[in-house]
Amino acid sequence: MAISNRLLSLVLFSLMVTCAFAEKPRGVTYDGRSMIVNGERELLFSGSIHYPRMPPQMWPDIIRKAKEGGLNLIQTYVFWNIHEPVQGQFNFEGNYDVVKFIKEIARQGLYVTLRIGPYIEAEWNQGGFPYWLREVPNITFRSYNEPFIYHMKKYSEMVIDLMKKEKLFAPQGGPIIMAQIENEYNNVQLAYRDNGKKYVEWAANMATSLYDGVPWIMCKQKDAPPHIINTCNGRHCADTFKGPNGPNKPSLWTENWTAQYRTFGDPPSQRAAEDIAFSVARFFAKNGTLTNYYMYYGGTNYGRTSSSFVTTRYYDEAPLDEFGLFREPKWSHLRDLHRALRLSRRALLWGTPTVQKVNRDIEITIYEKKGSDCAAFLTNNHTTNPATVKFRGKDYYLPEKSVSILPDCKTVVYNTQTIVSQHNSRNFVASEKAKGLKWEKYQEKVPTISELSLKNREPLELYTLTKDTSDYAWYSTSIKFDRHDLPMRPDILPVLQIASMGHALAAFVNGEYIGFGHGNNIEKSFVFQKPIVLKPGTNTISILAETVGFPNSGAYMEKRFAGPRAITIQGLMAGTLDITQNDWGHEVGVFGEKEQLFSEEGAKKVKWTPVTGPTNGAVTWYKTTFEAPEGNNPLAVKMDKMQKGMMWVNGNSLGRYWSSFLSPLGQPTQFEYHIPRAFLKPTDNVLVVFEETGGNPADIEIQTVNRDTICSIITEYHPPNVKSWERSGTNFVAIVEDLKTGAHLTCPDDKIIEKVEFASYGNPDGACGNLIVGTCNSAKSMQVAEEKCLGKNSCTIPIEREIYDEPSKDPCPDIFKTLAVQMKCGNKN
Ligand SMILES: *[C@@H]1O[C@H](CO)[C@@H](O)[C@H](O)[C@H]1NC(C)=O
Ligand SMILES: *[C@@H]1O[C@H](CO)[C@@H](O)[C@H](O)[C@H]1NC(C)=O
Ligand SMILES: *[C@@H]1O[C@H](CO)[C@@H](O)[C@H](O)[C@H]1NC(C)=O
Ligand SMILES: CC(=O)N[C@H]1CO[C@H](CO)[C@@H](O)[C@@H]1O
Repeated sequence: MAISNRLLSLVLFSLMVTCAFAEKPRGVTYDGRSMIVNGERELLFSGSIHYPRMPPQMWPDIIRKAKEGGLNLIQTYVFWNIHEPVQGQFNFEGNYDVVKFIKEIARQGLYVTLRIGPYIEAEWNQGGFPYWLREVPNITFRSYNEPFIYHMKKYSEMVIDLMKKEKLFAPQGGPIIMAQIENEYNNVQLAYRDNGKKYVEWAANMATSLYDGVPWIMCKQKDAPPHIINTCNGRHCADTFKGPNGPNKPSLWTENWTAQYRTFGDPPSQRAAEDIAFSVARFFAKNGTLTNYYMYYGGTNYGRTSSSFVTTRYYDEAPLDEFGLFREPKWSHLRDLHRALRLSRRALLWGTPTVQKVNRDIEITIYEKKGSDCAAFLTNNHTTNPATVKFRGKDYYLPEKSVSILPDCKTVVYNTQTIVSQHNSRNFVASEKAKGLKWEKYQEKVPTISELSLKNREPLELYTLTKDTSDYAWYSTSIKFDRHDLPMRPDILPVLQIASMGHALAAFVNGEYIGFGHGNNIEKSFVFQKPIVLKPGTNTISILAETVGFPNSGAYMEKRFAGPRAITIQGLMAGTLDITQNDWGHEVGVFGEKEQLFSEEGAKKVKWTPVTGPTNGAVTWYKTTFEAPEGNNPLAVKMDKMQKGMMWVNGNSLGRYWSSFLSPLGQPTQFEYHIPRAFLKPTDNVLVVFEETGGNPADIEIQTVNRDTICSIITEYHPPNVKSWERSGTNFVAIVEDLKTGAHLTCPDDKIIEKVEFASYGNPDGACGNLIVGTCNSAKSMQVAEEKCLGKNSCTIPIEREIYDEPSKDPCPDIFKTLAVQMKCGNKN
């Protein structure tokens, strides 16, 4: 017995991948099957987590949750523009401390893929390139030319040297097992013709010449040089990826989009856990040995870090939501998938695959090592019809569009379409301690041309003007009209027209706000038109021109432009007046930004007036103080009644908000914004808002965020709840909790179930937060759920028919029964 116990713990050890980092050097190589770390083949479950997209206080918790979700690898970019904002001046402080982030990952025992880019896309300002790179004479980004390759090499060398110095590469005892150069270059390569091809080869050789102790990858690079692994990015790499471009390269998936990032104006986006699980299971069934979730935790684009029009919240639909809370069932369903694949590890990594096509939709893949391990994937690719498939003498039920995983070629431990884990939904609750905010305001003065020192005949190009030091620049001109120039009828107004190359603008005539215009992520340019009131004598036209992040993709990124371009006044007595070349004054930034009104010191520089009653001014600053909200839940600020601007708490930027840009569904794309607890003090926290166009701060609300609404939705058909596995010879024996246990529910933290909000045994429908009773419902549903769960931290609700209705009284005996419950968790008092 002692021997088999030891065997069991060995198996468990290797299954759990508790790779304790004793800082021992690890060689990293690969072959056609997988990555080989320290001589061992590895299945790698990876997630993208970006250090600058959260305060460092959040790193340990997010990495821990990724590890609990079954990940053994974290992938991050290195963000050039935050590390070298000014040429030769480096910043690795706070949430930019990439070394500390990597060491935290190592401390928790996970590996790292370092994507140094330096071009990273990532919905990040200018794809990670610092602004100054644009001003290097004669530079063409991402192509073979001296200025670019000089700077790319210099930066890459700096990053690699830093990692080497800190001993972060696996052969040095660190966690980095892979590095990436460039990023999705195939998307733009053709635009650079011969210099594109030359650049790929140069980049590959440059990378390996800097460090060749770990494998280098290039994603979306089907012609990657022989010493570089090309990898797949996308939603369905099992179907779309033609495989690596060499027999000795493993099949790796570096970006598996867990949803779709949002730009302002977009409707919500979802990607179901079942769909992600299906794609990943298929990829592993087809020789894949590494998958990476892009993103596993998206976080927040604080400050001005996002690329054009990208929302401040990033990949909130990932397994960990923007607030770091488990998005269920996505997080658990993927954790269960990783467990099922890991149980199949030996067969997958050392067995030989055979594929049996049963019919057009059904496929059986077996990985078998003669005489020892065997694992199987049963795939039903039909989108609507379930099927029953015969495999080695047994019948297996396969729901529509699903893969079942059998780590011993006998027992289904996982089906991608069948969610057994708990669901939850998110609640935003007004904070008690931080309510009744009292606001003060300060209105910016709209400048006239005489107050703006930088003069030019026509409006200057906006990117070159701001050099990305601010989203804003003022443009102003003045025009004299005689009474006879203006329309005689008072009901006919002249029209101001501004053709802009992007991204947005607010226009003012004689100091009065007249309107706002903007483009969108796809079409950045737009034409602003608005009737205006002009007076005889001198009139001032002022424009607050805005960028909303620099573009991050496409070829020739250094040749993009923005700002007002052609300006006319139409409907004058003499027709249209072109004022483009009327002499313009310019100034970068707004006054409050330069004086840092959002900081403690800066706020003292102006006189704030209390807001009493409704207010609605353009270019207006608002300030309030609040106490740290009760409890430990994450926090948000609700901005739905404001329009567009920026927010700060205690001087820390919360990013851009934009509630006035409605999606086709008539809703702002984002109206709650994350306030990290790390930004707060117990009392006297200062919230400052800069509103560009109007809006009433009275409706701004500080909220606590929870996922205390938990649900379970399971059907009679579901794989068993496997507690653990024992190995008996060549077989696995499942230790199941109880084949008929039913729905398991657990409250987050130490909370208890205080209310059963919904329970139906029959054919209920809907999603967690919005469940509805179907045509079949047992009258005892609520009673059973309450008896089992009220007052408990976790509970199990049985799904056996007998518990609900005597067979003779079952109102709908012929359907597959579903049990759906929704509970509310709360603190025990
Ligand atoms: C840039 O290119 C132009 C034209 O090829 C050349 O005349 C000029 O010297 C170059 N400038 C620098 C700084 O290399
Ligand atoms: C998987 O690998 C096996 C053995 O190397 C090969 O025969 C097979 O074609 C591969 N399958 C796919 C889908 O690439
Ligand atoms: C599975 O079905 C999808 C359409 O739903 C199709 O695009 C794909 O090629 C199919 N895959 C296989 C292996 O038949
Ligand atoms: C569809 C999608 O989400 N694509 C994104 C995948 O991830 C990269 C980040 O490197 C983005 O740039 C893509 O837009």
